[in-house]
Amino acid sequence: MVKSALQIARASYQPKLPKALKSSVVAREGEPTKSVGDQDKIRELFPNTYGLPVIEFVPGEAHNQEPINVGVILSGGQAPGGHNVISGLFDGVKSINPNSKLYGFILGPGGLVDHNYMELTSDIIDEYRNTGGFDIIGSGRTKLEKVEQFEKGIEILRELNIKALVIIGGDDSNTNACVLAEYYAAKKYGVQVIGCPKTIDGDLKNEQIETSFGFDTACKTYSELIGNIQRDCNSARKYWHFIKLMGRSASHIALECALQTQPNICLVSEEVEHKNMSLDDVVCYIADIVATRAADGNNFGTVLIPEGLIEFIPAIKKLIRELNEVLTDPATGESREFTNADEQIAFVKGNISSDNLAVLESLPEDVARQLCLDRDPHGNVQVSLIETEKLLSRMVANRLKTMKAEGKYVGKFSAQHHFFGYEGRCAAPSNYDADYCYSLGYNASRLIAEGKTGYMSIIKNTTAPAEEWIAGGVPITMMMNIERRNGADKPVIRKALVELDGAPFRYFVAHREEWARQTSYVYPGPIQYFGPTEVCDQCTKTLKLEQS
Ligand code: FBP
Repeated sequence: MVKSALQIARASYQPKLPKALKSSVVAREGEPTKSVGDQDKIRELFPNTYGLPVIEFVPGEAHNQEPINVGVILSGGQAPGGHNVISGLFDGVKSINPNSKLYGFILGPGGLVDHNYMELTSDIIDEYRNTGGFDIIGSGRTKLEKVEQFEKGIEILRELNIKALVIIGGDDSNTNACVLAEYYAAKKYGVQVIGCPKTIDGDLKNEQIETSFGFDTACKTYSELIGNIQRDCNSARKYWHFIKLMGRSASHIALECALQTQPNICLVSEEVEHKNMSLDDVVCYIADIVATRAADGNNFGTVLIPEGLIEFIPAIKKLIRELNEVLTDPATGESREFTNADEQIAFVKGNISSDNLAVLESLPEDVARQLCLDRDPHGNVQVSLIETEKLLSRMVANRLKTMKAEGKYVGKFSAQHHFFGYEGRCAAPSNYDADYCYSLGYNASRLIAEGKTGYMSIIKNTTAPAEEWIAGGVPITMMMNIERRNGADKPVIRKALVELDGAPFRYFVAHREEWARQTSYVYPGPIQYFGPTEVCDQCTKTLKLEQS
């Protein structure tokens, strides 16, 4: 296989580990924990994994040094650093005992159910150290949530003598990891389940988890591209660039990119919801800024749009909630089957309330169709398929025509559209993600050695140098509450949305008027892997502001 010069040089990068993980460790246990909400219900659903203590690893004589076979699964969307979680886990289990083995299940959770696996040997692992992507074993979005799947899983785990399974995924996948941990514990199957916090979306974070891996690299990649566009924009001075950024639900990616690049406009879905804005309100907000800049002679600019925006517009959110209910078959809890799209849309229109029907019919046809049709396996609307950037620029152009007729706008409006998502999900991990991920994987091996199950691997204090990072584990039940999903109440990990009273958003609000009126662009340039630490080893601005 031909490799790029960077790939060759990067292969020999030795990710940094927290000091605590460099020697033999023991678990220091804190107080029993509670779930973030619905405590009685969660305790009842997870009798074996509820209330466990938070763990911190400290130097000490390790308990288990026996060889152990471990399985690993990559679940959901790709995020930079997944290969380093696996290489950290591999090095960790081998350091416990060189006869330990690591098996990878192919193409996500489906690999466990279908008994599709491979042993990950050092030759294979070495090919993937510090690289982006999930291609070492592939990923998938199969939901692990049914007893039959758990039972199929235990067959292969027994056959391979696997005693612990590490599931690398986002909030939904870690929720399912917890359900699996509980099931195997209740059945006394002797298989531990450990989760690792992955998602570029940055919405799997809380008091215990500082950030999900991949967020850092993905945001830096998008910010490089936005910076390049802004330089072009400020050179040609003739286009407004509408840039949609991935992040299915929360706006963390858009906000972080705004902090890095200082665009003229950045929409934050959580604020749109909080202010009860309609689609028209959002359009007027953008059009007013376009007009103000035009009055200063600046017929150009940049608008960052979070992928999930549509879902946060209150009227549309209400509509989606009802769509999710009517599209679920109450008898099975599964999505209803239709022979074609037209049949599905007709069923929707005949079964939703008149309020929601009015909202649906007020939307451009392509958006309305998308909302009624595809769901991902977790029942989420596939917002990445809705072209919000084009929808908004079309509506802004119309609004500007009206404003022109009213004498409120003098200028030219010409738009370009971009959607950045897949461009960043498999980027070579930044030093931050390379180190963080390797530490998460290595740390998972220590949770396994301590016999823990139903825990997520956590690394904290990551704004400090890696030496000072704190390693440990958090019971997954601690992050759970009950939410309505697919027409049913389910225990799930609470998603972290952008907090409007949090430091990153407050910083943005304090600067956005200046960034809108003036041209204050910042050009971050590409991720640097070698060079001065202030260039190479910085975490996200979001994390810095949150921790400061
Ligand atoms: P995860 O939550 O699984 O990490 O995936 C995140 C994400 O990248 C979202 O930002 C995006 O909406 C979605 O995946 C796209 O999914 P797909 O890869 O299936 O197109």
